[in-house]
Amino acid sequence: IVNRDIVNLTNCESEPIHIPGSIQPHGFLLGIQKGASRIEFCSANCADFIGIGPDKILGKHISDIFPKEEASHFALYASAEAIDSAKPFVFTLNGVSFNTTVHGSGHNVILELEPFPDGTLQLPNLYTQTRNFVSIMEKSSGLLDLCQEIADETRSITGYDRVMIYRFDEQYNGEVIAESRREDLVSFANQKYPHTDIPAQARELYIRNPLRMIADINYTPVPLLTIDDSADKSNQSLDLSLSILRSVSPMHIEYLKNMGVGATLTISLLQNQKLWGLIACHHYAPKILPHYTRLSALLQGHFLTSQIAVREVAEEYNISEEVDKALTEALTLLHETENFMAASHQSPWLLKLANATGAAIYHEGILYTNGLVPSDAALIELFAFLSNAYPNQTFDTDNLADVYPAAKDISKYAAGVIYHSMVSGENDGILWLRQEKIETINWAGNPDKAVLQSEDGVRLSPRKSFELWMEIVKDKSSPWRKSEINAASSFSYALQKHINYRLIRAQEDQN
Ligand code: BLA
Repeated sequence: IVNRDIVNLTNCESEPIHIPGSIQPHGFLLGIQKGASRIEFCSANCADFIGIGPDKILGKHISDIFPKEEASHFALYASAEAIDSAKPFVFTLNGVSFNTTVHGSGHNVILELEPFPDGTLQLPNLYTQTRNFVSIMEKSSGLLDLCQEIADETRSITGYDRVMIYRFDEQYNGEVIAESRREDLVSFANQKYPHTDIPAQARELYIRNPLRMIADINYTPVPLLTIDDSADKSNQSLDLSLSILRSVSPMHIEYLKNMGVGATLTISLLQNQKLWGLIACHHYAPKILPHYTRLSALLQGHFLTSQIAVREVAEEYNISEEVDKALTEALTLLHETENFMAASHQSPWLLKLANATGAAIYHEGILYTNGLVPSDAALIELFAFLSNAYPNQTFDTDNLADVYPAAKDISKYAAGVIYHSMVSGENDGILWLRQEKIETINWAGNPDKAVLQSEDGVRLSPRKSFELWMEIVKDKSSPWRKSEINAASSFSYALQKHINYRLIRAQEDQN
């Protein structure tokens, strides 16, 4: 029996965290060959729990080691075609009870046995929990409100010192959008963390396995042992993706040490098979959460997940209703007024249909403006640029300066634009503008220094400082919503039709 070293790594994304070859020491693990009930893998700490060492376990049949009833239980699991990983059982040996979770991994069935931290099995009151959630759901007005309630509830169920709801952006940077914490702790609320803090393969794993626990970040990993420790059968060949005892990446342990955390529990929040966020719990001392309390915490995650889309859609729906109303008003005015250009450009509905702060129409050399707009000269120049860059097209951005550097001088009025070209005169078009929205991002440490690099560029370790690092984002507007972009399209289309119609009439008059 050979112990293997813990994985040594030089790069975050390539660390194979699902096959660490070791577990955390608050329980022990057995890997049984599917169908044959021969024990192929065990963790080196078996004797600590059941007084029988690996040399007497590996290669044996479970009935050689465990009392008849337990052995037949295990055998049943080992032979099951589909293993229900959510169906644990309690197993008692020499008066000590173990919670046993079972799942399949390749050719093996993995049994993970954990003694109950307080000695006995305590089932949570799921009825009370569910009833609480229903009342939370009814009284919370928006998604953020709901997240706050879930953070409070999860902390009261689990007893962690800090519970955060952490939401990812498109780049997988994350922000703490709700927090429940012990009163004496400093708040992490609204802090942002770079995507490098949770590498891609870890996020992939957290989609498949929605809950993980680090019981004590100062633990010594317990190696997995195998019968036959050859190249194709090593302790690292056992895939621990779905395991609860899986030993955690040493990189991440270092990160948590740098943060001063003692134990964690993390629950994935998914939307459309993607990671939307996490419920991240910190404790400042070691903490083992028993299986059934973990399930309670997981239930809070499911509760929240079930509401994310509903709340997001509801918030979006309210906005799109207002946008629709404004579009209808703007179109009515367009249809009912002879001098539709003059009427449109002064109409408050023109702005409201896209929630714009300004708008401008350039038609046959005349500029019509509405709301907050830059100088006529700057606008005419912008129309010329856009009709050149996007002829017969539409274009929208929340960062005009990105494609048009001169926008930096007018970002007070035009940091974001929706543009539609019009086929009447040269450079004709319509524009909706949005003011700059200066945003302060409170990074927990400089994101550019999230990883300490060595001189030859190799990634060495996670950053040591989480000191607030403020980034000021300029020249950007709040992003345009789909409903706003669509309403602008509808209006532009109608306006173009009016212009065409007038042209045709003018030609008829001439003939
Ligand atoms: C994993 N990083 C994680 C996890 C979290 C974070 C939540 C999931 C594991 C867990 O349950 O703790 C990050 N934790 C945070 C953040 C907060 C928090 C942002 O509480 C904010 C409050 N990490 C780095 C660097 C590397 C790295 C530089 O910062 C690599 C060089 C690696 N993080 C890393 C790895 C994992 C991880 C490999 C996976 C750990 C595992 O599951 O084995």
